[in-house]
Amino acid sequence: MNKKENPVAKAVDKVIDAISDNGGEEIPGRPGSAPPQVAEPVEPRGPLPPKPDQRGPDPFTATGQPSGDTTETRAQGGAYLTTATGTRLPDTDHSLKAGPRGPVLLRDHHLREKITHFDHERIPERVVHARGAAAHGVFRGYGSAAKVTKAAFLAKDVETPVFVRFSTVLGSRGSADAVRDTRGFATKFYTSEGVFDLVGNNIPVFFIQDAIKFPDVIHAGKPHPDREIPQAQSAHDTFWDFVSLHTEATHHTMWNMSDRGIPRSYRMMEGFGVHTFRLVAADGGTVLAKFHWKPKAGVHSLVWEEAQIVNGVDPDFHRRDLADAIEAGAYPEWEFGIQVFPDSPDQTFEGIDLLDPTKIVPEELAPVQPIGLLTLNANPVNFFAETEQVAFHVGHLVPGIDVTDDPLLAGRLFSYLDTQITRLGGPNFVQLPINRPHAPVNDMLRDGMHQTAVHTGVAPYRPNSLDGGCPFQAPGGYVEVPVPVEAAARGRTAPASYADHFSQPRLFWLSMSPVEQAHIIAAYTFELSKVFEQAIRERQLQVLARVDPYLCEQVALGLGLPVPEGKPEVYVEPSPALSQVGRQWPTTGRIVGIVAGGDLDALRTVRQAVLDGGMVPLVIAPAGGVLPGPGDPISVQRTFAAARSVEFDAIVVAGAPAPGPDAIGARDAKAGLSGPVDPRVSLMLNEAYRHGKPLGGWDGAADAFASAGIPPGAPGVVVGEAGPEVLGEVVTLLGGHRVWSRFPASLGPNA
Ligand code: HDE
Repeated sequence: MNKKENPVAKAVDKVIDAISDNGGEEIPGRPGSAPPQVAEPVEPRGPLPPKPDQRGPDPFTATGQPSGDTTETRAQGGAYLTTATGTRLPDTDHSLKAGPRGPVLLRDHHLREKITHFDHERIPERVVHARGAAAHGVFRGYGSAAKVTKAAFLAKDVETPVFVRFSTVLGSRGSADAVRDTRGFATKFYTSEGVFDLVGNNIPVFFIQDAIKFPDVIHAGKPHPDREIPQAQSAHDTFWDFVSLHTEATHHTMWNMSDRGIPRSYRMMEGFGVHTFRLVAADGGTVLAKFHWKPKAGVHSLVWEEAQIVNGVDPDFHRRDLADAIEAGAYPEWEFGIQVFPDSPDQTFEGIDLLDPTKIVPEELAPVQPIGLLTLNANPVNFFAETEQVAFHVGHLVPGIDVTDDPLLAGRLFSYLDTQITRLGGPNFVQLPINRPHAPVNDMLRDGMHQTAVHTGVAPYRPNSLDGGCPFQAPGGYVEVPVPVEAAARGRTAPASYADHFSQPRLFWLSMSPVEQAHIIAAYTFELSKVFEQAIRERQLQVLARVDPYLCEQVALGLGLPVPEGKPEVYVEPSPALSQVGRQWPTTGRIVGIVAGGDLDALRTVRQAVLDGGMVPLVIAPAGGVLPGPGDPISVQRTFAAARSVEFDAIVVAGAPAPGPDAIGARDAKAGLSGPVDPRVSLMLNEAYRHGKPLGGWDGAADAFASAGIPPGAPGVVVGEAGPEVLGEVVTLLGGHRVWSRFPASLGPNA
C-alpha cells in the first residue's frame, strides 16, 4: 500500500512535519537535505542535493584545470539502480538462483560485483592520526606577511580554498574522540602556485628531536602488541616506560597531561607548525618562522571526568561538534600567525635552538603576528572520498616557504610520501579529487596504479625535441634556499643544546594557573596509576622531580610512593600566554541545554534568545516529540533518559521538573534515587556543576539545584525571576568557558 492509501503513515508524517517545522530547521544534525516520510518511498526520483552546509572537493581535473563539473553531478546519481558499468538493474534483493531455494548460480555477475566491491571498501588506516574529521573553508591573507614571504596566498585579500583535517594521534579509526592525546591540525591550501600543506598539531612541541625515534615513540604509545589494549591513550606501561627513559619527551608529555590533551572542541584548539620554517621574500631575503593558528573561539578544554563520560556517551563528540557548528552557521575561525626570527647562521633565538622541535619560543619573546584568517564553512559530502583520502605532505611547499634542517622535519619529508603510497594504493594519490591542485599540473610523472589522467604528448622526458622541448623549466618556480652547509664529520650526533630536556617543561609548569596545575597533577597521577610496573612509576617520578618539586610530591602522594631525590636545575621565566584561563571569549556555536519544567512561554523566549545569540539550544524534556502545552509547538531534542550533562556548555532550568514517567531504576539506572525532582535532571546539574559549567534557572529552579546538592549562592549558578535575564548572566559566564571560581586556588604550592 502506498502512502496515499495509508492513513496511519499520513498521520505520523503530519506530526513529523510539525516537529520539523518548529525548531528542527535550526538544530544541526539532520542526516539528509530533506526529511524522509514514514512509509517506504515507491516513486523513483533523482538523488537529493547535498545539505546546504556541505560541499565536495572543488571541481578540478587531475591536471589542475577547472573541470566544469558541478559538485552534485560528479558522483553516481539518478533515480534507477545500475551495475558499475551502467546497465540498469531491476532487482538487488535476491541473488540469481536455480529455483527459490537455490543453489545460487556462479554466473550472477551483479552478486559478484556487489560483494567483491564491498570486500574491498576499506583501505589501510593512517598509521598515526587514523581518527579524524575535516571541513572545507577559505583562507584570506592579510598581506602583513608580504615583507617576509613572497607566497602568493599570503598577499592582501587573496582568498584560497582550504581543506582542514583534525585528528587524534594514537587511536584507530573507530576510536573515541575525547581521549587524552595530541590532536593533528593539518591544512591543505589549494593556492594558485600549487598546494601548500601545513601538517601541524595542537601542541607546539614534539616528543622527539630526530625522526629516527618516531617508530619508537609511536610503538610505545600504541596499544600493547599482545592484547592490543588500551586504545587511543597513553595511560599504560609501554608509553610511560619510553617517556621516562627518553626524557626529551618530557615537554610534550607535560602538554599532554595538561588541559591541552583534552580539548573541548577542534574549534577551540590552537594549531602549531611545530618546526621552524624558512620564509623567502620577493627580494630573496630570508627569515626563520614558526606558524601558529589562534582560534577566535579561544583555547578551551574538557575536564577529565567530562572527557571520560563523553567517550561513552558520544564517542564522536569532536567530529559531531565540528559538523554541527558548521551546519548551524557558527563557522569556526582561526587567525594564522607567525613568530619571526632572524635567519642567523646559528639558527637560535634568545638562546633557544630553533631546530629543536622540543622547544618553543615564548610569545613574550617573539609575539605571534597575524597574517591571515581561516574560516571553515562547509562540511564534506562524503567522509571516505574527502576526509579519509586526503593526503597531506610536509614537502608540498610553494615559493616563499622552505623547510629548515630540523632533523624531525627531514624524516617527515620522506615519510608522508611513502605512507600515502601504501595507504592510497599507488603513486597517483594526488589525482584523487580532494588532493587535486588548483594550479595547472605539468609533471613528467606517468602511468602507475589508478592513473586517471589521459596524458598526451610523446616525450615525457627532458631534454626532448619531439614535444617541442615541453615542458620547459619554469623561471620563477620553486627554488630551495641555497643555505650553506658547514663542513662537518658524518656522525649519528646531535647539538649539545638538545640535551636540555627540562628547562621548557618547567617553563610550561610555571606558566599554568593553579587550577591548570591541579589538572596536570591529577593527569599524571591518573595515568601513572594505570601503569602496572612500579619501577616505571618510580622512574617517572624521578623525571618529575627535575621539573618541579611540588608537582613531583603531589603525584607521589597520589601514587602512594616516596618522593624521589632531585630538583630543577634551571631558572626560567614563565610565559603567561600559555595559560588558557582568565579571559572572555565569544560564545558563538556553544550548546545551551534548556530543561523544560514550567511555563512554556518563558522557555520559548529563552530558546529563541539562545538562537539569536548564535548558540544552539537543545530542549531537554521527559519525553521526545513536542512539548505539550499552548502556543507554537516547541520540539524536544533530548529526553531526560538520553541527555547527559557533557553535551552542554551551559544548562538553564525552566522550573523544577517532577520525575518523568520513566524515572524508575529498571528503565533508567540514572533514575535510581527518587525525589521531588527528576533524578536525571539532578544528576545532570550535579555533573555540570562539578565540571565548572555555568548554570541558571527560574520558576522554582532553586529546588532543582538543591536536589543536585548545589548550595544556594554557589558561584556561577544564576537563579532569577525571568528566563531572559538569567540567560544573559549565564551567557556572560560562558564567555569565560568555565566558572573557574568554583575551583579554589588553595591547591597551589603556596597554599
Ligand atoms: Fe606526522 N605522520 N610524523 N607528525 N602527522 C602522519 O602521514 C611522521 C609529526 C601529523 O590528517 C602520517 O598521511 C613522522 C609531527 C598530522 O592526514 C605519517 C614523524 C607533527 C598527521 C607521519 C611525524 C605531525 C600526521 C600518517 C616524525 C606535527 C595527520 C598518515 C619525524 C608538526 C595528517 C599520513 C592527516 C600523519 C609521519 C611527526 C603531524 C606516517 C615520520 C612533529 C597532523 O606519514
